[in-house]
Amino acid sequence: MSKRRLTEQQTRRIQAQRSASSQDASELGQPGVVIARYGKQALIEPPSGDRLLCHLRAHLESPVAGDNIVWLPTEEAGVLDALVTRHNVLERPDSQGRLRPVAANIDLMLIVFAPEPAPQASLIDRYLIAAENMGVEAALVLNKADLLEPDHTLIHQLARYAALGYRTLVTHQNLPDARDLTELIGSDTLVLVGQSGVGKSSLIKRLLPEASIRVGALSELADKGRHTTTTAELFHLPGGGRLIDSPGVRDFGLTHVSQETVANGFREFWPFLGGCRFRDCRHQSEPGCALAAAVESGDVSLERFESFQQIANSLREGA
Ligand SMILES: Nc1nc2c(ncn2[C@@H]2O[C@H](COP(=O)(O)OP(=O)(O)OP(=O)(O)O)[C@@H](O)[C@H]2O)c(=O)[nH]1
Ligand SMILES: [Mg+2]
Ligand SMILES: [Zn+2]
Repeated sequence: MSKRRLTEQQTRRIQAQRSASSQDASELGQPGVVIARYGKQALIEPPSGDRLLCHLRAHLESPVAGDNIVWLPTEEAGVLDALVTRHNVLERPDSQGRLRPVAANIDLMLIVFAPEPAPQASLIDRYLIAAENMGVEAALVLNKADLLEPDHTLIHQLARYAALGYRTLVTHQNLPDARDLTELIGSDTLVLVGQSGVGKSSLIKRLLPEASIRVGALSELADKGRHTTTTAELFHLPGGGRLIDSPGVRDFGLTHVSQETVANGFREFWPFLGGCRFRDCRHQSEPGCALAAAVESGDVSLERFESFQQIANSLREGA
């Protein structure tokens, strides 16, 4: 892989932070970006491109792929000293329900889904809620198009998201080149999210054939506890973009968000929010609900409205 430099902006940000806290920032502190996190260590990449494993200082906020950091060389390797303030962070609950960061400083969230394994109900909408509330653009990738029957429901579903203004792509791994992907990506930092087995790592493999990246057979995924990708990892693209592969999910639970956050995640709801008869309308079956009226008039699709209701109800059950 070619050696990479931090963008000037990133370096400036680190320097700005250092001068702001010049008391505790060591003269030796050096900038870097987190490539991947492994337990109590993080693989980081300084501007020289020579990656190294750093230990984490105790009490440091959990660094993740995409984080800009300051590190100090030690005799063996390095120690991760400080985290540069994030623009944003993608979080999701771990198996104990605690919210954990997955990837930071994201410009674009690629939500990947496929005919096989079939998408879980409202998983795409859950990711869109996360993206809208992070202020991050989202694009939808329908992968494994080679397995799609003509007129498959997923094709219609994708068209409905395109009509809402999201960029979309239908693709598969046997195309002669990855031009469709590079056009979608541009030079942003993006994170690939989606169910386990939909082909996120395979998409990266198409873009970076030499990258060492594990792709899993679907049969291996039958055992529910396992994922092929186990930690988020950052990859550089020749054009300057950065891709963060993330471990697939079985469920992207949203137990830590408010009903308002959920509603804000449905962009076509925005003109109607605040228009209900009751200020605390839950948009379930209250009289004078502006969202229900928008469904009646065809401004909001019944499918998305029901998805909203299902997600909002699951929050209350979890509460
Ligand atoms: N038919 C078909 N199979 C694909 C395609 N892309 C990936 N696969 C297969 O799908 C399986 C899972 O691919 P991965 O790339 O490991 O999936 P992932 O989303 O990274 O999975 P996790 O890391 O567990 O989240 C592998 O067997 C791939 O070969 C495609 O376009 N068409
Ligand atoms: Mg993977
Ligand atoms: Zn309402």
